[in-house]
Amino acid sequence: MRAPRIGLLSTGVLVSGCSGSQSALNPYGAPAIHVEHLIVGIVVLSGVIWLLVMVMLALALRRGRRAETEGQTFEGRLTMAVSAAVALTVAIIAGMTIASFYTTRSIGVPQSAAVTITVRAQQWWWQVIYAGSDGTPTFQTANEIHIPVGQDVRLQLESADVVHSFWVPSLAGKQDLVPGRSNDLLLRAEKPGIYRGQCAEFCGLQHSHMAVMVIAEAPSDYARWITSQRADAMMPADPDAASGQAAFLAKPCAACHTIRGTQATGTTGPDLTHIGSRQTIAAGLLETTRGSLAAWIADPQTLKPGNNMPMVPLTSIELQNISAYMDSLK
Ligand code: HEC
Ligand SMILES: [Cu+2]
Repeated sequence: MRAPRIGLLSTGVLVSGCSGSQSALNPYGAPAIHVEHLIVGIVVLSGVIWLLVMVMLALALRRGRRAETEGQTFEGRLTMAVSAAVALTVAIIAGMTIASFYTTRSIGVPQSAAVTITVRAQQWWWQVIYAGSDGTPTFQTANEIHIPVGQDVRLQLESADVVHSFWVPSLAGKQDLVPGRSNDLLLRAEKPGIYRGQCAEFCGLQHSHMAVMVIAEAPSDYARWITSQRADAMMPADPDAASGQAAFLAKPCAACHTIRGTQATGTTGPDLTHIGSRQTIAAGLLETTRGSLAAWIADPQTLKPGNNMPMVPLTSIELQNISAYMDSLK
């Protein structure tokens, strides 16, 4: 098994379908492996049953025609055959029910989960909140969930607006995010890699642009990532980026976005403290580069129509500087 990678933008498309990092038939984590066994088991069993039924049907048709010409009847054997088929059907359905019961149990969230992460769905992005050991939130990110490989991760799923559904098929089952309640999901990756997922419940205009990346890394890399994300935003060293910071704080940007370590404390949009370190922006829409940041900030409504970030009028110098600043927030 090779660890999956996303073929982001270099090929123009994200890997999806029946192979690659976004497929329930290509599992890389214990919960997803249990689900795959259930899928394959039920499909194979149903296939065998279908074949048997077709064979029996063909036999019955042939015999029936012969019986008609020879005046035979099969009353006794028919009753027996039907009773046997009914008994077999009941046994098979009971078997499948028990198998799905055990699968559901095995993908339940264990008490001992090493890491708990809160994921709050919004139209149309994922707010990801990491808490310290005492449960108080320490930092936030968006659309990108880092997890340590080989460990049970408990996701606490919430919604800020409508019903969404969290689905990273290669790693876990599917779970709804419902306003006003919190659902749990066990997430686990056995191999380092980037696993793509997306909202799986129609949630409005930009539902299809609501992707999420799970980045599974060795525990030491994960710990390094946590340390870097906990830190406040770096003060810009570059003069363009410094002007960009000033412009960002003077514009409506700061009313919607938080950048820890500055006066920007808005909560409507994603936390941008380390935006430059994320793989994508706008929930998987674009790879994060200085150019894509500029394109997004210049006209978010053309790139992702209907999303909740308005176009903020900027001069071209302001746009350049703000993009440089965003890109510098590693
Ligand atoms: C009215 C609130 C609002 C204002 C004002 C606003 N934004 Fe946003 N911003 C959002 C929302 C909401 C999103 C998420 C959009 C989505 O992905 O659907 C977002 C996304 C972003 C992202 C991508 C973040 C990510 O992790 O995907 C960047 C970068 C960004 N905004 C920068 C800015 C800048 C720079 C300004 C000022 C010029 C600004 N925003 C003004 C609400 C706002
Ligand atoms: Cu959705």
